[in-house]
Amino acid sequence: MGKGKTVAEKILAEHLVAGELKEGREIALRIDQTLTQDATGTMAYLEFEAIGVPRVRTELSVSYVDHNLVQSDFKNADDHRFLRSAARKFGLYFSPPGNGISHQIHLERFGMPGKTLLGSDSHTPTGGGLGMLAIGAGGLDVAMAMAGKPFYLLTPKIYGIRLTGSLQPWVSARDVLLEVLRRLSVKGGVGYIMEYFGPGVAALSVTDRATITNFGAELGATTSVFPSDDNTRRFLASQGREEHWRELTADAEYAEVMELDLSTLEPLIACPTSPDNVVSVREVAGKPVDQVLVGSCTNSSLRDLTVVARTLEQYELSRDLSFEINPGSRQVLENITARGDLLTLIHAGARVHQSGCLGCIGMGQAPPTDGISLRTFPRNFPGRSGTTGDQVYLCSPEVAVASAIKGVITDPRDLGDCPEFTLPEHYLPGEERIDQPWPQDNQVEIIRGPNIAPFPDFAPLPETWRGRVMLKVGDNITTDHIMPAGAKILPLRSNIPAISEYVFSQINERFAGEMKEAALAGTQGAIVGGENYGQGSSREHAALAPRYLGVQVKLVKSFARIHKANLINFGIVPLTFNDPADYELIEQGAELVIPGIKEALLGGRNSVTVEVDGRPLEAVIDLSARHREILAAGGLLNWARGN
Ligand code: MIC
Ligand code: SF4
Repeated sequence: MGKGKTVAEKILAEHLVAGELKEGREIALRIDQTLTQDATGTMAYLEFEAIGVPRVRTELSVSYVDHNLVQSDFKNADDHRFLRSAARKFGLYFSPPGNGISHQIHLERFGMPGKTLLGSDSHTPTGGGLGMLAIGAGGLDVAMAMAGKPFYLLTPKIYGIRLTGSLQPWVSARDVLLEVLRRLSVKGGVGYIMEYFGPGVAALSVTDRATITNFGAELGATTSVFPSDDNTRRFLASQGREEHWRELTADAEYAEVMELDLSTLEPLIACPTSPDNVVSVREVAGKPVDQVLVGSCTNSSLRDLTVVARTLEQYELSRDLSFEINPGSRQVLENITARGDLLTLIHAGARVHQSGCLGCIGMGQAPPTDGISLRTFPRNFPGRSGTTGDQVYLCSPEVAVASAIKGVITDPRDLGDCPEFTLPEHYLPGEERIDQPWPQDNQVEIIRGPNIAPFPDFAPLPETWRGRVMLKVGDNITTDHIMPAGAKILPLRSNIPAISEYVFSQINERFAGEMKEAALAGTQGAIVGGENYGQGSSREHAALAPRYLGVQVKLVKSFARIHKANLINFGIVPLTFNDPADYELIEQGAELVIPGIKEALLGGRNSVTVEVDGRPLEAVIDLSARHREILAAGGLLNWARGN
């Protein structure tokens, strides 16, 4: 690499508080902004409270409510009230239910080029579309950042994606990342920041870029980032915030580069059940569709809903499917209303919902048995939609609307001319319902309902660990497998004892019961897994709830970044096989002993012997000195209390 710096390197260097920017070394970064959403936020504010700092110490912190808006009983409504009161007490902006998806609103109202943003949601990299370094993390890491502590991570490698050419009609930003996923897979970005550059960047608007950086979470990347240029300035000006603009471009070479000519892209689609299962739309065209959903933090901006509405001005929707719109934000909804496009959508027969995550996290909108559902969402992991054996395809708004018109999966180029439109120079801001931070007032009480359980306590790591392999799983296990979401389970996010009943329930319904029986017999649990273990969501419940049940060791071929960090935060020791072939030698039910595990961690050793039914195998310890201390203490909160 030359003397200059890439965009990511510039932001990293400006925010470095400890460590050295050398690939793989641990660094500490100053965090300027944080965001939380309700499903991870209740726990994050309980943790913030446990840290004991009276007010947030960031430049700006926002608490959004977007995931669970159903309020089917008191639990969800209590969570919303808790979040509002916590925001008032701790000095945060608060975005109540109905305002829209955290990432979309943050892009519109708060994001700033060159700033760092830490969010308790894996799609926080949406902010990379504005030239921010926006990273997803577990709630506890975000709570620490709100308390003014730095965020620790291993210095990522930078992967340059050189864009040339420009997108053809009916091809859009979604197809760019589908192509990158096709080439690199869901684990191709682990350990990297994906940085976009080259002449093709200028042809992409900020919301196009945000679609790409958002969906880039599915590569397993730490984050993705675009430069901040004239388009960025124009976008901020359209939001009435031009003063937040600064120019930020790369002046260095990239060590690794992918060439991507936008002009050669065609409409693509991810088939069930992984975002990297990508083919061209032509290859699956003609399959009958039961449901088409346009929405989610990936594809529900004003541009996306406008292209759908303008297409529907000319065609009729098929009567054999449900066509639904989940607007990204109140701002998007206000602007499509003012521009007349909402009427077109309603008149065409679309079911227009309130702004939020909705069916993307299985809160309603489940598809029918064996029915094909086309979604402009980022994830199609099995069962996430709420229907077992679901057939969820991921695609652009263009492919979605064309298919909704024809009733079968359709390449939109078959419709003929693509509608042309411009976006407003000044958006209606749609921010009247975002509450400003309250001034400090010690009288403000945090309001807790009966479903908000206190944060559990965990014991420190023993000198020698003994336990049993309670589950053995394969590659690419997602946090949706470990700790499912959806209408039944999401309302329990503030109650660890209750939610822990559902750990791994998709794989083994009896898992929680078996863990409890083992605990009564004094046995701890270990999980054995394959590559990219824990990909997907940032939900720390996928570490916290298993730990609550007594899981304290995970031995896998490789980990996804956020999940590994969450495991450490809650005192679960993440080990990897020294020889991946050893994976085959461990059976579910095997007895494990790890003699001297605590000493191995604290002594800085890079491996440890694991005895599997008495036979030794080597496991790798790939952890920083700080991680080792946290694990020995039994988790980050224990460690922070002792420091
Ligand atoms: C997701 O898309 O999986 C979620 C739901 O937004 C999660 C957060 C959560 O589980 O609360 C994420 O992406 O981090
Ligand atoms: Fe919400 Fe879906 Fe985005 Fe997650 S991926 S933040 S559930 S819209």
